[in-house]
Amino acid sequence: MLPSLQAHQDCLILTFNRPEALNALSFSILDHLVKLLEEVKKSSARALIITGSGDKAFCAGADIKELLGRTRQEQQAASEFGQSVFQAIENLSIPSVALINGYAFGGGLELALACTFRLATPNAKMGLPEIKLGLIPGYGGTQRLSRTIGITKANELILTGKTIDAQQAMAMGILNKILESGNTLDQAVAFCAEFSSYSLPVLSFAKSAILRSFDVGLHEGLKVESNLSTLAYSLEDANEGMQAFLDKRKPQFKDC
Ligand code: CO8
Repeated sequence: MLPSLQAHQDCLILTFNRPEALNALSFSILDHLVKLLEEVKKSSARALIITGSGDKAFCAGADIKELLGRTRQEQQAASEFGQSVFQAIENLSIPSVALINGYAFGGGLELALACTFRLATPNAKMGLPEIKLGLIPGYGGTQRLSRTIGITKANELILTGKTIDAQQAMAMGILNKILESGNTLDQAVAFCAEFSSYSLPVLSFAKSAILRSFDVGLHEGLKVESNLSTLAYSLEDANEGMQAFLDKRKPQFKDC
């Protein structure tokens, strides 16, 4: 079954619904993700949580059955398409959270790396095992893993294809948090509550400025920051936030 989208409090929950194949990412699932992301953009949600159905897997990666016997052109197009879908997740104006509830391998971990935050259940296991299939990651893993945890550990994970558990992933800086067992969706929603009452446009400026730091040198990055922090300053919400501090009250942000 294709992934689904459901509202839960202030959040939207995108769930992969293919537990019999450990939520492996078929091309039709990637196509459907594009439509769901359009719905996310139109919604008033303050965060997107992505997770997998069942208790075994977040997502076991690209559907290996679909990968065999394709032309170079088909493979290149598929890689670029998958990258564009994950980039659309990364570039959402609202923060995204990967709730890694079990296996996250290959494209599954690449998807999680495109999210703003990564939470994992204690039984989560993850890695980029493409090298064992005679492949390398093709949905952004080589670029985002090294940016996330540094080249030393990225080389180790990608060149050995080894599996790591939640504790190791936390120590490497892949994860923001390891959740307690049980009620993991509620815990993910509670995690989102740590930022979701802030001004949405200001959250998106912060997210954009941080992302741009990967693309540009320090000089240009500082200019990006200066422009976006001035844009934030020009919103009513900045006025409200600073005034509320001086009035010793809780700010009432209006996303404008
Ligand atoms: N694709 C298709 N089917 C899968 C996948 C997958 N990635 N992973 C698991 N499945 C299926 C199995 O075939 C099995 O189906 P069936 O019951 O019909 O035989 C079912 O899910 C259950 O899997 P297992 O019996 O293997 O479950 P285990 O608990 O024993 O093992 C593992 C779980 C360790 C996760 C194991 O299934 C595994 O190693 N899966 C493959 C993980 C992997 O290598 N992922 C990387 C894929 S390649 C990739 O993501 C590249 C992305 C970039 C592509 C760019 C070009 C398009």
